[in-house]
Amino acid sequence: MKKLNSILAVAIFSLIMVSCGNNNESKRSGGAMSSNVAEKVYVAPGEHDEYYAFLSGGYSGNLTVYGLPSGRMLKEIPVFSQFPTNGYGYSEETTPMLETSFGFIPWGDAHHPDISQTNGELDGRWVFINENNTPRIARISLEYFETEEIIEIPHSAGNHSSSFVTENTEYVVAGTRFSVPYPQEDIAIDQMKGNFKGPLTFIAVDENGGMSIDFQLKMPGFNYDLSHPGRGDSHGWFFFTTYNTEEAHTLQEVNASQNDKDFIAAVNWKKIQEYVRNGGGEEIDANYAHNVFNHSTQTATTTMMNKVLTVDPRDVEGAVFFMPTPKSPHGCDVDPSGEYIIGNGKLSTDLTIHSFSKMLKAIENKDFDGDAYGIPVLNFDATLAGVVKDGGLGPLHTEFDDKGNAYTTFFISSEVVKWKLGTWEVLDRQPSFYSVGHNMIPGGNSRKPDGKYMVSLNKITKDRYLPTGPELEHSAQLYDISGEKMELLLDFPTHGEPHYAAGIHADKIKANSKKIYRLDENKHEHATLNESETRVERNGNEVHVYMTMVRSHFAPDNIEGIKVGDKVYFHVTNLEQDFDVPHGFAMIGANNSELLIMPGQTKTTTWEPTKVGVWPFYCTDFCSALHQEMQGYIRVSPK
Ligand code: CUK
Ligand code: CUA
Repeated sequence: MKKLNSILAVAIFSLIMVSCGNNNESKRSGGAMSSNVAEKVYVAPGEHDEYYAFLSGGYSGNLTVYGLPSGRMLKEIPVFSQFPTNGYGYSEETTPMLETSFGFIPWGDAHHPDISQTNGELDGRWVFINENNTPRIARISLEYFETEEIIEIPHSAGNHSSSFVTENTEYVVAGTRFSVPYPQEDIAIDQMKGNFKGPLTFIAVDENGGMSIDFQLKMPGFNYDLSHPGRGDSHGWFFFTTYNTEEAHTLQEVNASQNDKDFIAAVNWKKIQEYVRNGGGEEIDANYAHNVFNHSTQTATTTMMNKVLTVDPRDVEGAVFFMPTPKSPHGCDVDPSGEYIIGNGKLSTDLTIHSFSKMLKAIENKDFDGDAYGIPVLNFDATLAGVVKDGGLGPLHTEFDDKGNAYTTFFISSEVVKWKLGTWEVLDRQPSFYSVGHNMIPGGNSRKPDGKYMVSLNKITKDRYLPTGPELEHSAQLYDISGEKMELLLDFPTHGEPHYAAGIHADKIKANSKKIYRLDENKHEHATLNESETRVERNGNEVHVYMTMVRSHFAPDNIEGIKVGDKVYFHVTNLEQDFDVPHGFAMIGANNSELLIMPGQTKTTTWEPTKVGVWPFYCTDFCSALHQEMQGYIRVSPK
């Protein structure tokens, strides 16, 4: 406890030092910059970046796409939050994407994107990303750069250790940062210890990307923070950090730091898969939404699910073990070979590296140090591969290059430290501005990292950019890591909080990228594929307007016969088939958003007129020299 207090004291002191900011110019730039730094990040007008970087949007609920090395933001992809820019989460077609067992949720907290893999290499098909608050996982298509699927995680709370994928994208996982009654029930909070659980969920991914919950592991009620799959020899295992093994339900900042060591949970998912294939596990009630967007009908559907298969880890011999890991570990990272599992004790100065092969031996030899709720705890020394000493203060996350080096972020001492796998010696350190959380190296989560650039995703911005009032965007920094020393190249602001990011060489995505929705493939239920088929249909007080748009008019553009109290559905089809000619549609006084409709696409919005009159609508996207003429009127008569 004494040691912990002193670490905390140092930590707090350092944080204050960082927080004071500093106006010293040379310090702010991160030391001397070499003369060709500008060249290294310069992407000439009209040229393309070499890498895509997908940054989590944190509390924006979305995913942002950046080009590297320029740091230019290319797109924001709406995932868990409504997005008025294009009508996601407002249009009739997309609102089902935000349905949950709690009802329609217009917001989410996105943390960790991860790119799909084949044979341990990034394949550029999909990005998965977790939602922490109302536990969900989304899958985003890298053909369309659109969210295709969202699955809710039942019996879970704080889905933080997610959404990392196995090396053939067999599974994407979800964890539980807040232990909860399993299943939920009305129980006194101080009865937490021993009664709450921390379910880990394994979601199977099929060859088309379709997600389905395969099983849920009913783990002890610790906080499951981060995870990483094994790769190479350790493929078939998944590793999760835990903290609060004290199971404190109050004042966790003190009470969850009593134990000198928490655990990394090692889960042999292949064993559990076999167990459930042979009829193991118990089906229990579960209530969760599964939302799928179909590109052909251009419409999302929600299916409410009601069962989940739950597995007690004690029932599967040799499937789950705990590896003691010091000082409330946060990040849990596996090196490209799959041999080393790195636990970053966030209240520590050291990193603990476990060896996968030693772990297997320890299991074989039953080299146990007791158990936790019936799960064997391996002897600390039996799995220990090495320690990186005095790396810095407050280690959080580690990424890897292709030369056997690791790069660990230190939140409290605000730096990235490069060290050697196997010798554990520190090779270099560079400050980050300020207080880095995750870092990202393209492919750093795979067997084949691309060791050219590293991005640090910083928690605090302070003085890095022109002042923008009290609320600032977060900051990211790009480092050249191709040489012996890391070199800071660029700062760029991010949108929302970029907890984590995934990067990939642009060639792996570019060729498959879709340019338009083809009109002859449009199977939308309310599509109007020809201007001659446009019409207005009434059904009681529901009115359906089948509308088309093409440069530069709507059809129909004068609509009469609408009454106060009607509910008007505008089903609008963009007849264009030229790349990048969207049109928008917005109705005066509508209480939802505009629609941004891409060529070949159909979208629907509703309007419930409350006032008599003649009301205009118009195209919201500047589409031609006659864009201003692209408008229409609706006459609304008394009820
Ligand atoms: S993180 Cu989610 S609290 Cu270290 Cu992965 Cu930022
Ligand atoms: Cu169509 Cu502006």
